[in-house]
Amino acid sequence: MNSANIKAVEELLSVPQRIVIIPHKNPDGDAIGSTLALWHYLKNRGHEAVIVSPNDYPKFLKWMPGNEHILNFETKNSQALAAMQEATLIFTLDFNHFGRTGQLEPILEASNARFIMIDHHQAPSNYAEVTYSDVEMSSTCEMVYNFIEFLGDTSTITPEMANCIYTGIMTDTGSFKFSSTTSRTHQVVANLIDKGAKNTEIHNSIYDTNSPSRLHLLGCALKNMVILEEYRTAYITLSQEELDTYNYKKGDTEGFVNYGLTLEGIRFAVIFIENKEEGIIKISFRSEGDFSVNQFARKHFNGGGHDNAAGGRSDVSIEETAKYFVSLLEDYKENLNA
Ligand SMILES: [Mn+2]
Repeated sequence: MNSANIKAVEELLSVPQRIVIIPHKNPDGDAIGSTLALWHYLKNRGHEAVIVSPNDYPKFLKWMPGNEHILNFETKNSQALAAMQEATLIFTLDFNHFGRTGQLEPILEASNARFIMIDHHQAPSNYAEVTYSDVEMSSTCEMVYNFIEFLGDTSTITPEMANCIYTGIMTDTGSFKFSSTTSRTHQVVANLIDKGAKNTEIHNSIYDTNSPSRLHLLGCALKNMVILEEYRTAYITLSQEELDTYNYKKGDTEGFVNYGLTLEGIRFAVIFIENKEEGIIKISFRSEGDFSVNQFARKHFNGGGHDNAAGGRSDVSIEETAKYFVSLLEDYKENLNA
């Protein structure tokens, strides 16, 4: 944030506000970690604050301190709606256009509240009075740490906040291995451990909570993997029938896409997941190196995200989607083999 932004935030927070904090739809570890950490911080500063999540999220994120106070818009609708309508200040975290909040979009559009955005995705839209946007950042959680530091308040970071911030940095960096992980990221993480983040427990809570059915679903996904060596690409398909066979629960396919990248020489990994209820194929893209999956997803699959991690969707069948995907690769052959 520049000094004008910091001053604007200080002014906004110098009087008691009714604050709502919003993560994106289908929130991940970074979205839940950052909203909870900010929620603790703002409450401790004497503001009224609530978190409204557009929908539910995986169980492995629900141990985080303060989680029980998050209002799921789908199940606590009237309470969440009232909070949003009465809000004087709205923080939007880990996304940068209202469309990422699903059914909250019209409510945000109509709101008279003032907005602060904290986010690390590309191409932010222009709805906030303070836009703290930085695509170089590992995670929104690292930015929340910076936000608190800009306000001179790192001494007020509690163990609860430290655990939440650590979680989002860990999940968004693939446990500190993605190229977005900087020495600064490690410095922040070191400070968080000093402030009470239980790094080993966090790792276990997030990654060592498999159910047998999830591991069987992973087995199915890996069996389905198609490897296209000439394009240095690997892709996985999972049909609704397969998901049903293995008793799929929200979050079960999290991380499956990354297995493609663990193959030697593979740079581009994709997973296509059928969702019969929404009538779409949900797609996740991952890459290593310079190949921008953000651009690829934007151009061909109604999506976007980061250079090395992006999402998209398709409205045709899973077979047709995969076929179309493969047909695109010839044009990127040079790029993928660079
Ligand atoms: Mn993020």
